[in-house]
Amino acid sequence: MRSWSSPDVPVLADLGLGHGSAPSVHDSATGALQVLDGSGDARLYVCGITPYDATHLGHASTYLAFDLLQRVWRDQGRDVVYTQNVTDVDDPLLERAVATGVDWVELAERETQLFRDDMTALRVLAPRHYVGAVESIDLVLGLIDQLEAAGAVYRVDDDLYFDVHADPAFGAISGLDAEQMAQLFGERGGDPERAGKKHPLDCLLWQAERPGEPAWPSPHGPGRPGWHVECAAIALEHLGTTFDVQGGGSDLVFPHHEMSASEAAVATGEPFARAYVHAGMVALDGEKMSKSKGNLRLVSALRTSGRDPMAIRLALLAHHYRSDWEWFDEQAVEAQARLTSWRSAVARPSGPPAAQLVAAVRQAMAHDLDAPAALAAVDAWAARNGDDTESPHVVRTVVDALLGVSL
Ligand code: 5CA
Ligand code: ZN
Repeated sequence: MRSWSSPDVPVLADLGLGHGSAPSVHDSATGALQVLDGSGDARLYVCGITPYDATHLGHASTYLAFDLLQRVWRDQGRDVVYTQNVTDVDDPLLERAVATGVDWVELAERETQLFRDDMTALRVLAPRHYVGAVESIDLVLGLIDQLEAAGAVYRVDDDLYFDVHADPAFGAISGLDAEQMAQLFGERGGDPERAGKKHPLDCLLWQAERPGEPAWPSPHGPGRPGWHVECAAIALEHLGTTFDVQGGGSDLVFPHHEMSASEAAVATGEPFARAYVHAGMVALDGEKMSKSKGNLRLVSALRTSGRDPMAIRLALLAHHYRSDWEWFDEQAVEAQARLTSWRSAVARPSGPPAAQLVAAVRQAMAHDLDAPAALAAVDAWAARNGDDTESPHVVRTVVDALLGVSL
């Protein structure tokens, strides 16, 4: 499907600033920092929205984390092939469509467009491949064929299941014990109680048509794809095997990323990704912000209330991507004050030399995307005076290139 348009990313090397170093990020599978070295195009997959309600600050915060990663890669001189899906057919979307009397296709299109508009306003870099589940049915069926050939598929009634024991490494990404897995699987869309399954954690690959729900023809009978196989199929098609980073919010570690990675590994015989990177959860009123609970601050609502999108972006950047944190409306006010102070600092005819700041921002961002440390470095520069006539322009460019904030 159509992506959105990316903002231009200035190249710091063009200002004679050379290149930054390779990013290190926290890999959930190993629990350690991993250097994302390599040459050529970096390959990134980030799980996209299920478009049944508008983008909230939790979504925005997660997508912003992976925008930062791309900016570090680009500063290193690498191109990034970025793929993101849209779960444009799934239970929560269909349920919301029925509850509100809206056609499910229209609901998905409307909310996906709002997401594109929000991402554009926040200057979040766009995926090169923006791919819906509905347009990927053939890819999913192809991956199911590969899994069948590997002996990892079985039938319960008319539904197809993935046998998690076909992957000897199953569980390696989340590192959870059996009890924790069973609980999360039940809470996050799985069906551990379903009779006839070989193992409670086995997940749906193909769900047979249910009355009143959309379905597509297949050799297994009419139905629709399971959730995890959707992302596995889209990522493998557009990035290949063993791409650099599989990303998303921490609520996707299990079962979603565990299952997708297992399915892909069993089908291809290769690791799915090199690193599994997860953003923390944003809360509101003491609870994880979520469409299903309705405790939301929408990006679009903040925008229409007159908030400068760059202040929203700065408010999100004030938190390290891996931390869980709670939104309070005052954070937008603080971010606006920071934005105003930065804007007046770069509008000065001269400022303190920028070299130290450039190094500090680069170092902070390359070290597990430490945006709060980068913000502190810019604050410190803005608070001082100096007679370097180049530095305001350099700082404006660095803030744009690495933090995505247009001053
Ligand atoms: N379509 C699937 C992924 S394939 C999905 O999880 N969609 S979603 O709309 O529910 O979430 C989209 C992204 O936002 C996911 O990466 C999810 O982890 C992240 N997310 C959801 N709620 C929050 C939150 N409160 N804080 C931070 N990130 C969140
Ligand atoms: Zn996904």
